[in-house]
Amino acid sequence: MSTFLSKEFNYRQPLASVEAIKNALVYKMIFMLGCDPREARPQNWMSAAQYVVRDLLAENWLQTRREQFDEKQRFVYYLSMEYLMGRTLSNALIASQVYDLMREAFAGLDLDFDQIITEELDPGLGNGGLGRLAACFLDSLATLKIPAVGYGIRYEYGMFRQEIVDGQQVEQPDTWLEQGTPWDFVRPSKRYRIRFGGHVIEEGGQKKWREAEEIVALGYDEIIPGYDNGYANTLRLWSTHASDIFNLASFNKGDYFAAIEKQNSSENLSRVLYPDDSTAIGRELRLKQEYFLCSASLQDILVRHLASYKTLDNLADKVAIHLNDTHPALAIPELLRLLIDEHGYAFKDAWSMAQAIFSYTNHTLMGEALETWPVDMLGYLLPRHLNLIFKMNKAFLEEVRQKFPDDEDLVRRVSLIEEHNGRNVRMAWVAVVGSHKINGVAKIHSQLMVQSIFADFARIFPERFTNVTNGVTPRRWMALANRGLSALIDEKIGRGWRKNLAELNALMQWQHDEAFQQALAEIKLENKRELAAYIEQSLGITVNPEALFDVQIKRIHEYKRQTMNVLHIIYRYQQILKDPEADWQPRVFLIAGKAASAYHTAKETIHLINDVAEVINNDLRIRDLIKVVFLPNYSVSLAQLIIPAADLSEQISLAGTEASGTSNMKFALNGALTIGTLDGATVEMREVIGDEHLFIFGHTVEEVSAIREQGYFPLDYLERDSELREVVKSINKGTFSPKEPGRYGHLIPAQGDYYQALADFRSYVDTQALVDQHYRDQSAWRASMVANIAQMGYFSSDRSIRDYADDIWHVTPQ
Ligand code: 26V
Repeated sequence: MSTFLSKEFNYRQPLASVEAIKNALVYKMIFMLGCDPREARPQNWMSAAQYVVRDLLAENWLQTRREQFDEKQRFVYYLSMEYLMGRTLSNALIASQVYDLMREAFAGLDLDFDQIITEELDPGLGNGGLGRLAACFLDSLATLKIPAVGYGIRYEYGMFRQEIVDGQQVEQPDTWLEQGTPWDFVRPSKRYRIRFGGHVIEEGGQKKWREAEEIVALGYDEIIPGYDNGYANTLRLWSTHASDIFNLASFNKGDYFAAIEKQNSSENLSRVLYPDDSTAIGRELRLKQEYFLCSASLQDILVRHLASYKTLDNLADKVAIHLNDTHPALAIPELLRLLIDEHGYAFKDAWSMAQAIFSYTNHTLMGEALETWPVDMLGYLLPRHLNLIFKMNKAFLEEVRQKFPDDEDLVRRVSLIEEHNGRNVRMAWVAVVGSHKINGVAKIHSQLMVQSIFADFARIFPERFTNVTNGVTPRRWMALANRGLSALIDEKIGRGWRKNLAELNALMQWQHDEAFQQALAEIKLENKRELAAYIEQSLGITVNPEALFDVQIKRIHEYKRQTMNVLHIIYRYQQILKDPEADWQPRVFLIAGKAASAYHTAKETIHLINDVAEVINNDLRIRDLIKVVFLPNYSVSLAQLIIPAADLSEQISLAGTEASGTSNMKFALNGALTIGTLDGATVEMREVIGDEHLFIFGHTVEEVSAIREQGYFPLDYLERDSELREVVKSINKGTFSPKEPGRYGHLIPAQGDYYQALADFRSYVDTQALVDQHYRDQSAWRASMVANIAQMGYFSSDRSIRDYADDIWHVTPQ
């Protein structure tokens, strides 16, 4: 077999040439995959490339870890139930600067690298924005050389794969591990016991937890490379394993079958991601998953710390633990338990250490998504933790009574235990009380947070609340996703923007330069052609790349108002039919996103979008002036294809409901203009981009609440606006569902139109007309594209991470 390899090949030679990479690929093909290169399929080549680039990262990774420990650096531990990492191969290639060489090497083997790369699967270990943010943050932490470990769960089944059957969402399991993944290193020595149930006893004045059930968490490590800096952090994902490895005695007793049976039930824990980011249902399995993450990670953190310092006394000096939403908030009582029960600290000392160590990010103000757990459930699953939560509550409420005497109503409101609908533990309260800093994810969200859900806590602990506006990594969302635009930018201002996105600002000097505008437009058109080809090939729908691409991609949720988008599409359809000869701007409406499997209204919305697409796309009178495409199975990799091809970015949530949004930033960075409400980070984008380069419409937060206070009557808006009436009527009478005319009878206005789509409709469609007008003046539009791209520097996740490092974690980027 070695005849495939050139004579001088040495498997440890640096991969500094195309020839060296070709050899390395063939070497991996033979010796790692056991495949004959002459018979290899694209999938095999992709695997070979994975192993080649993994070798490039592994030594840096080990080296980084050695330095972090030797120099006794302060660590950031990021706890998140979700990570949406996207494909790894291409990112690893650009991080280690061999992307182009690899591409050439494949060309030399007569293979199309762009095709090969799509063979890699995209692990969906998250629901949406929160999980993708965690992935961008890991990228920035490594790029800024901040010692960090991300902790999460290695779900066997990630987010479901979405299929569309007869216009409706069907969920299919995502069996991502079946293909095998070369990226994770199993760590048999990173194994911790996770206990559940039983009861707490007192022995010699000490509390002891006598559990009823025990399982084992086993760690799998992934390399998180920094960009072009020889640095790499770790993502450690926990998987459940049978506990009997610690309990061989039960095997010896001969109860083999019972032991194996137990293994089956314990392995359920990391089986599947909860595919729902809209409601916090108090399910036992979810609680167990959350505790599993917290306990394994906290035990690991203490083991690592003790290995360096032999004491926990300086834990708060050396460790910052960040909670990505409340999902890992049980880490707070878990730390208390470990410090008190296993290391002999007094409650008072452990409690102040915890408050110095933890910080927490809130990602939503939506009441339904705020987690609470029934006291009874916590009591029988985690009796010692419930006990400690009561102690935290007592200490905290004493402090409140001292600061605010005679305000028992305040005490009732801020108590960690909610006393109606039974007794529940409010996890957001636990997270606030146990953290020294709490942040929202965009200015407007952080302001609303301290005026609404945390208003009482902002009075009690004003110094704890802060804002860190979200950001996105320019490595994935520009360098990888938009190679054409990256090359143009490199040519103009050099390559430094990848690490310092603010450098993009220099592009402003070409805002009105015709040649630059032209180059930009050609790149956009090429990206649109690629997306059009994907749509043609996967859905058989032909779209015109010259049309305006109008895009809304995100989870399907009432507050995000996908239905308002549909109302505008139908409105446009009806207007074209009324005046077919007018000078209409052709548009392609692209929508993608998953609906939580139990979220009925969201699923109906998907059905409606597909029904509307079916009717409009097949109406010959429309002459392709409108195409509507619902792209199934939205994911990180699909986002990388869609975003660079967008002309218009739809950010149309009701003001005050979208905490930040992060695709809004990705779109603008890739030269799409935004149509949006004053919500989330769009507000800050407008401040830097300038009002004339994006399209703001709709009611403000203040107007929304005024309307609510006066009593919102959606029917009034229907009565006042005959065109809106016509749109809603067509849906309700079955124009788009002729076989079942009553299908959408109740969808619009849904249950009183809580998210005020009808109230914002007129302003939305009027603003859409301004979009068409602006697009018609291509040189003005292109100048706006430049204004968007050039001014996105602030929205790099590197900036977000610097803010966290300074204000919250107190670590210094190197
Ligand atoms: C919520 C829940 C509720 C309990 C059950 C499981 C579960 C899983 C995930 C979530 C996440 C909801 C919060 C979320 O994803 N927020 C989004 O965070 C983005 C990053 O900060 C932000 O850009 C989006 O505006 C915000 O909706």
